Amino acid sequence: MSYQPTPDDKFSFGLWTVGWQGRDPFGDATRAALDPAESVRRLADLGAYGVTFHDDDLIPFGSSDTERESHIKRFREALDATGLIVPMATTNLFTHPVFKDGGFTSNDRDVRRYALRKTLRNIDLAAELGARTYVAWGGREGAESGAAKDVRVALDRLKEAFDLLGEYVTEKGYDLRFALEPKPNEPRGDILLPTVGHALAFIERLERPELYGVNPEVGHEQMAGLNFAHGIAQALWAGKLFHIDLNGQSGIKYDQDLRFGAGDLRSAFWLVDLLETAGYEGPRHFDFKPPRTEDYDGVWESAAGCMRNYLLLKERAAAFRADPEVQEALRASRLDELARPTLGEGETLAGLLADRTAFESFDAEAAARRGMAFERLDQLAMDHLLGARG
Ligand SMILES: [Mn+2]
Repeated sequence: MSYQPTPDDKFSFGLWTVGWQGRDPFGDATRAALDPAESVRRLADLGAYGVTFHDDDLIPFGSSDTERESHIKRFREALDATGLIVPMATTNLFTHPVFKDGGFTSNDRDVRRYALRKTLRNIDLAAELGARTYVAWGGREGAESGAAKDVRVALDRLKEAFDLLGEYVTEKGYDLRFALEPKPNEPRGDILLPTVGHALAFIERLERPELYGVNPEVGHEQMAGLNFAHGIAQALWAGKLFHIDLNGQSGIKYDQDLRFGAGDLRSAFWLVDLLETAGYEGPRHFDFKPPRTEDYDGVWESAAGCMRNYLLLKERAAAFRADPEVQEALRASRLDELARPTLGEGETLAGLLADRTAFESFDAEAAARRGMAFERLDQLAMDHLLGARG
């Protein structure tokens, strides 16, 4: 197998990823600004199929209408020249100090109205550029202290904002769905919709729930100590995995945004196994930050590494699934039995209650003695992941 990505792999990158200049809370930029048109060309050369952006990545905050048009024109020309597409776009409602208490849930009403207008304007551009997904990460929607945010009222305002955005794309006839991106904390002390589960529950309270799904990020769930593949599985189960942010994270600490495959490699293996076997057809989007130790050669190495690691893991996961010993081990662990409904075909609750073998004569002690054989199954996965088998 070749590990050279092609557009069929649907790899995409945010302009803010390779374009991150390395500014962090303790240090200044270590890299010069990168021209978005140059990012488009380099990503296309590396084998990506798509590029994504926040409004401010492409059009610096405060640009005049004329400047805005010329930034968009240069970007379009680079897209046309390379064949790269824009599968997704998003809004920056976190960098400018006006958003220090949030965008859609700022206590200041005029800031909320401004945040909505900023978003609506970029939704027009997203639709114009052919994006099908609009991501919403509410990094500043949160608080550092208790009384500062009435969370139930803030959720009313968040619902109001998303309902208005849904109304807008419906009225405009845009073929665009929203993907909400959860994160537990950073930059706020605590952020609203902290996990995939919170976001899924919120979506069901919206006026047009079908328009909204999630955009989970590897590191964001892992910062909360959660199993990312499990969260993705539940999003898939709910039909809500509209987009995904792939990167790497080593445990519960600040948001590391390592290249995909770095950090928790075993979790990355199970994630790729899940995406590739569950029929996920959306972009494989990398939202990472090349470490600030790197110059631009290192940035492109890091971007290429994200895609290479995905393809390596895809190959390893496919070999795992195809291995007859693994299939035998899956049966020994009774995964086929899990797939059988607990009540038989046509059986009712009355049938279960009448079945003495289900309770009265059920030998719980004997059933408790049965081993699940999960260790053998997991070691086979380790062998495949480490290249010790097929
Ligand atoms: Mn992140």
